[in-house]
Amino acid sequence: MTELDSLVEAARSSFAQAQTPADLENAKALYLGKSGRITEMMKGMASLSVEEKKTFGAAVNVAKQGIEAALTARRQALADAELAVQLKAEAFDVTLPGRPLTQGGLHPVSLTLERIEQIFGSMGFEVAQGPEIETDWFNFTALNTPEDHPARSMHDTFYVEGGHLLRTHTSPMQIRHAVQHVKRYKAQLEAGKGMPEIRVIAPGRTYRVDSDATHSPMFHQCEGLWIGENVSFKDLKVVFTDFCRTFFESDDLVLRFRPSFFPFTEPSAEIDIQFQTGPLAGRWLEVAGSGQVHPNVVRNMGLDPEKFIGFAFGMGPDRLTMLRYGVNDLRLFFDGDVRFLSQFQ
Ligand code: 2NL
Repeated sequence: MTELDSLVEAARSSFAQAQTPADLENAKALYLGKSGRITEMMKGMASLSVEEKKTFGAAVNVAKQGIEAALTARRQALADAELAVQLKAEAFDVTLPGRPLTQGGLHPVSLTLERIEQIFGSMGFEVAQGPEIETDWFNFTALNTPEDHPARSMHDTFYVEGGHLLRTHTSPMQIRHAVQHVKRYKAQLEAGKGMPEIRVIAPGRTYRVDSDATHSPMFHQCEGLWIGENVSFKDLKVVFTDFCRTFFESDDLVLRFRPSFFPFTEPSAEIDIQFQTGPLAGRWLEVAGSGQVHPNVVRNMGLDPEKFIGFAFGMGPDRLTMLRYGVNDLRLFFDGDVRFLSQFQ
């Protein structure tokens, strides 16, 4: 065996001993590195004759190729071994049964809002949606609420930067809708030809500084507005009775309008309902506030209160949901507990 053959043999056996890629690269340096054995041999050839260079150079090259081949083979073997270990560690049982997909669904209050929109939609009401951050004008002033009204205090209302506030009811959206409607029919109104009636509901989130078993700082409201030249309290009674009977699926449900007060309506009435059958039968339950839109509010919509008359109501979809399903704590709706929520699917 020549000196070169034994060098190749030594390299092969030291590569074989390397158990990690780092070990292997260290072993490689001894033979092929800057001051490795092969490199040193090549440097030493400078002193040889041309003939000797030819034969010795060729032999060194063969040895070098042999070492490189051994290195490549060992590199591949180590990589294969590493991959095999990884595959074994990450192995999983493809025969295990799959995890079932759980079925999601709408929140009970969303179901109520959809129901309300569907019922009023069938009676010719549009659905208006808009900002939850409102101006003082749309939330209070336009609705005839006096400057010193307690609802305007920091104690009752969440104020945000820039003098804006989180709307305390969805009426501001109805003012916005009415103003748009009046603008749209401006030319027609000025020509004395009137306008189509305003019939709209405004469902959505509202906010007040209040928190206990029956009050949440965020709650839902749905207001309704109906303005025309010949609308009366009778129309409101018919529409609201029809709504309640459809919503609660109870044809013999009775309504009671009880005198009340709101700054934005005059006269005003609280609406109570009474079931004739079922677990709530016989009790009067308050479900909404209502009234004839105050002349100042009609004027703020851009209409002449001598010519246009309107009715409005406001109800709480959270409370309607509690009544419909027999839920006794409002906070259950906002805790996000799937064990509770999945019961409404
Ligand atoms: C309640 C009371 C009510 C209104 C809301 C209203 C809206 C406009 C003009 C006049 Cl744009 N009124 N909304 C009227 C009376 C009562 O809600 O207790 N809601 C839960």
